[in-house]
Amino acid sequence: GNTRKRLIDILSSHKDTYVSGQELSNMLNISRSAVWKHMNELKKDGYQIEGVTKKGYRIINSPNDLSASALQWDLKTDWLGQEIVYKEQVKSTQLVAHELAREDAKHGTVVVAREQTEGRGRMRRYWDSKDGLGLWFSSIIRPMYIEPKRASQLTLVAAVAIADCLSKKGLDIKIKWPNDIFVGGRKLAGILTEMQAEQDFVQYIILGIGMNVNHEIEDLHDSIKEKATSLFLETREKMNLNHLLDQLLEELELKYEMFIEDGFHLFKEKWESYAYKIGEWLQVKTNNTWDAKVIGIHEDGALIVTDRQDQEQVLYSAEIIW
Ligand code: BTX
Repeated sequence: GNTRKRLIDILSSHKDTYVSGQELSNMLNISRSAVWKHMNELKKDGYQIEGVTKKGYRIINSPNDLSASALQWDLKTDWLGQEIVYKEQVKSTQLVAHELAREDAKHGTVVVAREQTEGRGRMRRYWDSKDGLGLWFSSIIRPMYIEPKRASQLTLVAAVAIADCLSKKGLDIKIKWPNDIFVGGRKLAGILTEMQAEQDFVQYIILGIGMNVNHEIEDLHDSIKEKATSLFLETREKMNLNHLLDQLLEELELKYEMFIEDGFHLFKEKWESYAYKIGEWLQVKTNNTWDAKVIGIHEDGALIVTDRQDQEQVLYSAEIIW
């Protein structure tokens, strides 16, 4: 609950010093034995805590395993993920997030699960979400005022945030239209945006992101072994899921605020700079099959291409042979 959250805040801001049980008891307004109980709970979560007589407590290491308390440890956001709902196993974090949003969950609430048994992609496609290997999370976004039309831009904004975050790790990230995150020609992450809206008013948006992190090849579902990848497969390094999610949430919050304040134009260019196969000729299937060169993205998320006659075409849902 709230006390635990404050305890973690206090300890994480005193990383290099000891905080005594008495000080903690005063700051949190709980008994010393209650402090001690909380400390034991943190140990169960995987925190390494050093307790020194007459000095107090100090946390040496935050856990590798995904947990709400470990996610909070280093999270430097103002609102995104400040409420974390952590689950071991769910059908889909989207479903949980929708439920919470209907029950008035706060803007920025994030639902994270170790495992999804019915993870989903767009158009009810399947999303492989193995236990403890990736990040499967849904953020509840309540825009103060944005039209449903602009809400769909949020998916593109999120793709740019993810791309920026991972590029900082030296990965060569591409965004494959509309919103697949690609590395080395394989899918690393996907985004699913769902919204609850009236005619001209968005009640809430559920921004779902799935990212393969510590998967070895054999951990990927057979149906995607040939076309998917994970951060481990790309970098040969196992990552701490808590740290990675913190970094993603920080980037997403920053980009969301830029989008709300300055609009979409900055993101259009950024998106295009990451666009998979931009400037290349591909084939598109509509009634017939024709050649198209990827030029960029339209404000509303459509893909802009030119055909062999040099005519610009705007694609909304055409089948592209990548
Ligand atoms: P999408 O429809 O673009 O992608 C789904 C397709 O991607 C599948 O048909 C399959 O071919 C392939 N695929 C399935 N699982 C994986 C995987 N783990 N890695 C790479 N490729 C895969 C993309 O949909 C949106 C995915 C959003 C997932 C998040 S996880 C948290 C939240 N909860 C939930 O149920 N969905 C979202």
